[in-house]
Amino acid sequence: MSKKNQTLGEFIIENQQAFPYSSGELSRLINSIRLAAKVVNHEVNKAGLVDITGAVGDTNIQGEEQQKLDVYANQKFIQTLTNREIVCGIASEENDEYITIQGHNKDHKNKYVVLMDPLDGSSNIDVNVSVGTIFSVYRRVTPIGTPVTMEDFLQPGNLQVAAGYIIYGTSTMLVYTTGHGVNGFTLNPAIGTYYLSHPNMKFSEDGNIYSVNEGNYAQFPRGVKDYIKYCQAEEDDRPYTSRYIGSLVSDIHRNMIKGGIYIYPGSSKYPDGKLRLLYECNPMAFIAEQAGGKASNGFKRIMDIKPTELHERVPFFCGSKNMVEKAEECMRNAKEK
Ligand code: P6P
Repeated sequence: MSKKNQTLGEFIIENQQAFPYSSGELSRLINSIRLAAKVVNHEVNKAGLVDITGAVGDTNIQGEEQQKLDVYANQKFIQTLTNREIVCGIASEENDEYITIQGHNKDHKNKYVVLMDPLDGSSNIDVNVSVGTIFSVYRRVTPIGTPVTMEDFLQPGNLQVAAGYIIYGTSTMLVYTTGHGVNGFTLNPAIGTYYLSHPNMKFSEDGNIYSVNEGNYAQFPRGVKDYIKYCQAEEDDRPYTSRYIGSLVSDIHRNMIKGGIYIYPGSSKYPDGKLRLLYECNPMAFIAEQAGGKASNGFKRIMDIKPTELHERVPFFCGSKNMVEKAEECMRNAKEK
């Protein structure tokens, strides 16, 4: 039972029994993410003051210029997870290949893998718009004691044991699930403690916010165009409100609190959509479903997709259940025409 204003540490201890197979590693994993998030938050909050917002000049596997904060956040999460003897491997949007972690005794005895986008939406940093960290956790599927392999990372989202995000916004929040609902913790930066501020977060079944980059409208599939026109129609319950920040974590966080749908469909620039299945769509889908929402690629449940590549992209429809189902209906009807 969650009590408002409980600290994250108290919450984890109180809910430890929820992970019968974990001898505390999963709790320690969440704790290490909590610590890394505090360190990254400190840098994000002063990004405008120091010269770490400029692009490093390198580009990551997505061909996107790496902002210095991207690199910093990536290093902090990797370092924190590595030092705590919890994970046997890490995959990151910022790294072309996954990272093998042998453990202090070099015996590959750790049983979890983490996939993450260490600083999603980083192109918003120098315009002072909220950004976020997204993470996804699995048990390894290859034998403990052997080096982690790609098979451990290419698991369908329905096998996640935990997922969450940190939003570095007007306040810093850690929102996560371990399959027992979604809880949001707000950081009190004065004392560095997270407090349970949003217990048992839920997506309302209906909503009236749609979030999509309408600048790409001409490139959208017919079904997405039809759904956008549905949202804009002059009816009793519409038009809906269009809200799009260009930061996945911020758009989904708002829509979870207020009700809404986020869509990043395929387009001529991104035929399979822009968002990555493993460390953006799957964790956000786990959160959405645990909050009573839905997440699909327009036709199929996101968490049932069998991944084939570490950085593969998928079209993404995520949010209030009835809104996602209406968008899926538009996609099906358009396909049948
Ligand atoms: P566009 C940020 O780069 C991101 O991955 C998501 O956070 C965001 O929702 C989306 O891309 C924005 O993409 O093409 O609309 O600028």
